[in-house]
Amino acid sequence: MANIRQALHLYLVAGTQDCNHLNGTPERNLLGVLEQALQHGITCYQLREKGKGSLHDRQHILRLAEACRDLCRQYHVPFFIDDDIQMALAVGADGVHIGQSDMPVAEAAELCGGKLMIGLSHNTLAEIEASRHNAALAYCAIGPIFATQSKEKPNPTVGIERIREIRRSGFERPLVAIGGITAETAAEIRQAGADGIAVISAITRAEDVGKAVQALLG
Ligand code: TZP
Ligand code: MG
Repeated sequence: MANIRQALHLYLVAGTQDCNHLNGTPERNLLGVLEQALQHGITCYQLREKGKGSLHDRQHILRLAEACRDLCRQYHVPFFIDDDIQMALAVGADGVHIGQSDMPVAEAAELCGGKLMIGLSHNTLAEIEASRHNAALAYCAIGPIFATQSKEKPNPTVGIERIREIRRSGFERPLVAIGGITAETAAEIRQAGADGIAVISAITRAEDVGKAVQALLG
């Protein structure tokens, strides 16, 4: 993968809780979805084991993270872990994704010691403004663009217009949009100025993961 901007083109975010409609064990379900998604061309993956129905045993999640890392490496796709810097370092992930309320970016950067890329979630223009010159960030995520079922207590939706607003403000950093995005809205979101889209349910809950990935690739 040449650079992070290209890697944001189609970013799958998923944990076992997002695949609980399938019939196997939680890890087989997730790894099966991830492998199909990689085969069909996702460009980045984040393990986000969080919320109702997620795994809680750290060793179990660590083994799962190692399996995700191996699959992503096989397909030369960057592998991020949500929130957990220690785990990301332990498994040799490519990066970590954090939220506004997790910890200051400077503190995360210190813990990462230059070994992990850092992605940060944003909801408001003020938050984007604060990240504009932060060289510690590999990318910024903006959302939720639309209503989402995949996150507990989501922030207010911001709509596609927020992406245009961000680009009009002169913000040129790598930007990925997230929240309720489907194949129907993917093109407009990229046209609005996002480098790419991050999705959970549009891939994990698809009847045919391969076809869903193809449609989302645009
Ligand atoms: N952050 C903002 S919205 C969201 C996260 C993790 C969930 C996106 O899931 P979906 O199913 O693509 O709406
Ligand atoms: Mg977080």
